Amino acid sequence: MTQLKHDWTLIEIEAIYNLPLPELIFRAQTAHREFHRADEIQGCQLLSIKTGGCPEDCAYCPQSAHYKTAVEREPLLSVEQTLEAARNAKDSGATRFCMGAAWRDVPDSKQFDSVLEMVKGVRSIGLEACCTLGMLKQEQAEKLARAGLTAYNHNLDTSPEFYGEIISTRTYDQRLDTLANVRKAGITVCSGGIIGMGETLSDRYGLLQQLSNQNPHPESVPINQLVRVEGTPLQDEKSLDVFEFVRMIATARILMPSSMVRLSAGRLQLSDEAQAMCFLAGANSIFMGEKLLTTPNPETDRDKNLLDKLGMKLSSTTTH
Ligand code: SAM
Ligand code: DTB
Ligand code: SF4
Repeated sequence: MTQLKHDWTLIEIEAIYNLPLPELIFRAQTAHREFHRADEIQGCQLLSIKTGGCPEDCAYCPQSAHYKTAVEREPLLSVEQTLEAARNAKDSGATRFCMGAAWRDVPDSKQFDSVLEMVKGVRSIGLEACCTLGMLKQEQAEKLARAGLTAYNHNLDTSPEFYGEIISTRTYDQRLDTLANVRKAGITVCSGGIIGMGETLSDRYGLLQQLSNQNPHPESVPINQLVRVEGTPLQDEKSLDVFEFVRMIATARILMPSSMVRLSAGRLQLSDEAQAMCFLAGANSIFMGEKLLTTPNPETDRDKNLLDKLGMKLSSTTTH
């Protein structure tokens, strides 16, 4: 049994990322098969429960109030609206439901009480429940844990060095503090990042090092390809070569073999062949449904057809 390792160096990560592709995929597959089924993908469904008008200035984000994008602001959805979406997600084969709010941090108000009700409701439908609500204090994390929250998503996004080019309104250390609060409350950690934002290869190794040197590793690692949204500072960023995405996923899989590695934003830009290569590289989850939070995503029929062609299937069991 492979020992999980929490002291990966940048040199080791660089060496893995740059392996000849067949070797990289072989190592990723070997790591994957020790901990996961090779023919199953977890389907997750996202829902934006509070949209737009966010005070943070994340340069990639269509929901930041700092940029003029086509996203229309919407207040917090009702518990019933949210649970209806969760039931539909379950019917289409998802086993995890992720609720996202464009908040800088979680408000201590009736709104938070509604979120706690949403979490309870999603769990009682029989789905894993994940929230991504911005920065989180310890007592809020504990309330979410008591409501039954499975996972909290808070991405490190990029390396500590490049982070300041992307976000100025909160620090890398604040992100790490939120993750520590989540961990301490006994909620599983979902944390990953985005590539294609103009970062260097070293920044990608730096992100992977930050994630893989946490102990325990984040149970869930979303790897996003930048969705270039008009009106954001990154709208004209150049497109990412698909092999870069594949290498990032494979390296994450090798560094954190027991974690779920999620092929997250950016699938609409990928061909079927490219997505298949991401699965070979060890991605074992996708977001389903025609919308991520605010941007489009492949339709469920297309995804089901792709999995059929590959002889793969959506997993039907929840792990938490
Ligand atoms: N406001 C909360 C926060 O930032 O933690 C939660 C929602 S936020 C939209 C969740 C994550 O979505 C971000 O951390 C970022 O990694 C990802 N994301 C946002 N916009 C994106 C884009 N245009 N392309 C790829 N990923 C994106
Ligand atoms: C993550 O890493 N990716 C998801 C989820 N966690 C919350 C969000 C992607 C958002 C893409 C841009 C949008 O649709 O607004
Ligand atoms: Fe706000 Fe989250 Fe978007 Fe940053 S990523 S602007 S915190 S919604």
